[in-house]
Amino acid sequence: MEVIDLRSDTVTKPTAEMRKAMAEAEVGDDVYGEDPTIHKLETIAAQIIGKEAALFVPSGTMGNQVAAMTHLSRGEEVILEAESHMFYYEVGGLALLSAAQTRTIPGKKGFMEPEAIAQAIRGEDLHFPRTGLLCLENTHNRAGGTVLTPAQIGAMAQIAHDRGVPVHLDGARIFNAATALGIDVRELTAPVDSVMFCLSKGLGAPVGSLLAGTKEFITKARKNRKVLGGGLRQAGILAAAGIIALEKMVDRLAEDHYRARLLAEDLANIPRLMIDPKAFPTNILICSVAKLGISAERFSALFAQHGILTNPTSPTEIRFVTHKDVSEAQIRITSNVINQIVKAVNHF
Ligand code: TLP
Repeated sequence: MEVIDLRSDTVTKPTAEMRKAMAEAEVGDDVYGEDPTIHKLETIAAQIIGKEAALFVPSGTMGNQVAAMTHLSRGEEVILEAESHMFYYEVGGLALLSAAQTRTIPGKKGFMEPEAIAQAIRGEDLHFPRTGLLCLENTHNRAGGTVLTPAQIGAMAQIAHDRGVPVHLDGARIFNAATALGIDVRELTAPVDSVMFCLSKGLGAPVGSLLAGTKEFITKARKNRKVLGGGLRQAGILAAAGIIALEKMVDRLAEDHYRARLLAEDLANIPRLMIDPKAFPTNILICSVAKLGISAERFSALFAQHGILTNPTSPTEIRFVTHKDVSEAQIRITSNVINQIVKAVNHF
């Protein structure tokens, strides 16, 4: 059976060009700083993202957690959007690894009102933890791949910076945001102190993310990566694919957005499914099945039987993620199958 995997863009497989580059990569021991391909990736990445230096990390989660460890001292408070990946999906890492307390602010499509951020930042009272970090997310995963503009990021960062609080950006899909806005990614990263972005999502590399910031920040982060067991040896094999991801795969992200839009429009035409195609500017869709009378989990299990894989994100919502390994024809198959299943559900 043909499988159409819309669970995540993390499922993308490396291209033939990536596999060839991996096989031929020059390597060395990166803990000794001797892997030339890692050096090349980190140099290119820093330049593209507009920061002084970058550090290769095995995963986005490690990149975010290393960033937090590097910015924070024990017992400080971190301000995050209430549905952010760092708060929701990183296994309590902020508490476990940084001994940090989290303070969440509900956002709209990932945007937190600057006034709410200002109120959440703590003053010098004896009883208060010091606010040590503000975290932003762009695109915002749980909001459905929504995009923060440079003005929005600038406004949030400004409030924090005015009060001496550094800002980290979880930019796992930052190139999707830049593509949707039609701007240079550096406009989105300029207002923040550190940024993490992933090579192994829409960009198709098999493994890896980068954490970028000042040289001084990255030197400290390198040590924190080592604490977590993230000091890698002949990692140039992975970096070789990452270089291709950055140089060749960014420009095609617009195709994923286009296909997401097609799917959203098809789903919007299916009775009792609820989705507003205009609400999802990138490659992630959230569709409500609240009116179907069955749970998101049960509904998605019905089309999984036809090889269409998705992730429910709440009892009434299903997430669809488009990526380079899902064709336009497969998008049409998906909406046809779902249409048939909705009709069948109506007869239950
Ligand atoms: N997100 C994954 C799951 O963990 C939910 C997905 O399938 O979307 N930041 C953001 C905004 C992310 O969406 C993810 C991955 C990460 C960080 C973590 O990256 P990895 O999976 O490389 O640790």
